[in-house]
Amino acid sequence: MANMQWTLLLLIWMGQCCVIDCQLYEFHYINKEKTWTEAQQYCREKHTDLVTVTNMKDIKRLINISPGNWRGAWIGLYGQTDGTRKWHWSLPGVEFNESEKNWNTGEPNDKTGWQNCGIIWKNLKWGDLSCHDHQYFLCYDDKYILINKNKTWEDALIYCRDHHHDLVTITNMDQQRAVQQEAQFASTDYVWMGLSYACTLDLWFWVSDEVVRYKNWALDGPMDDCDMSGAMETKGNHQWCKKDDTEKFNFICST
Ligand SMILES: *[C@@H]1O[C@H](CO)[C@@H](O)[C@H](O)[C@H]1NC(C)=O
Ligand SMILES: *[C@@H]1O[C@H](CO)[C@@H](O)[C@H](O)[C@H]1NC(C)=O
Ligand SMILES: [Ca+2]
Repeated sequence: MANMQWTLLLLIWMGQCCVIDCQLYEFHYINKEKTWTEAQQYCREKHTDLVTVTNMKDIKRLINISPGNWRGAWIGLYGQTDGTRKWHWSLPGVEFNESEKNWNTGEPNDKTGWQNCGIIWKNLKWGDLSCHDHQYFLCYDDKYILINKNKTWEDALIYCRDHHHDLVTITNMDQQRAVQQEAQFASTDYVWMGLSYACTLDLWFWVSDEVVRYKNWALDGPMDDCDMSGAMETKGNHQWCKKDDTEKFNFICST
């Protein structure tokens, strides 16, 4: 039992909450004691990465279903101390956002010398610890996958439905961010999303039937036109653009 790994799939309670929130990530609470770097390596091998904790809602849920032996766990937060201290997320391409920080009272404090690695405590607040400490840790699995093939919008939709789940739907900023993570590795300037325009109804819709509530359109796009679908920029601000759906781009499937 000592080495047993408690794998907590958030999907367990999928039936209890709305699909929008649930499909974002799968968390895994790993109760093996590792240094921060070892934990990062483990997560990257077996999952996607150490968790990025910008979504406290998800973490609160994790704690609600934890087996009771929950304690502090490494998250993907690390500091660099050449000159001034600056915090980063382990996941490449995710900027640390100062307005989302969630330090415990008095942290970060470098209490025992340099404390350059981030932990999340039972109260859901962050602390800094020496990266050489051995702690449990939190990994997560991505729910989105970039397909490096150039396809028209419709062929992309068919591909996703055949091989995965669907062309991706984005209904909030956290999902937008997670999809950006994938989009940046595309070989085309845009990636198709599951967003399309119903000409006769003059309506943009997600192929998953979600309502287009959260929006991230580029400002100077073309007028709505028949045969248009929605694509995300793979560089810059990752805004959404209206594209002729016969154009061929990489695309992102939900899994
Ligand atoms: C930082 O987070 C705040 C609050 O969630 C958000 O409004 C803002 O756009 C974020 N900034 C960046 C650069 O992502
Ligand atoms: C897809 O298109 C891009 C841009 O035109 C090109 O660089 C890339 O090699 C193409 N990928 C494939 C798999 O054909
Ligand atoms: Ca500390």
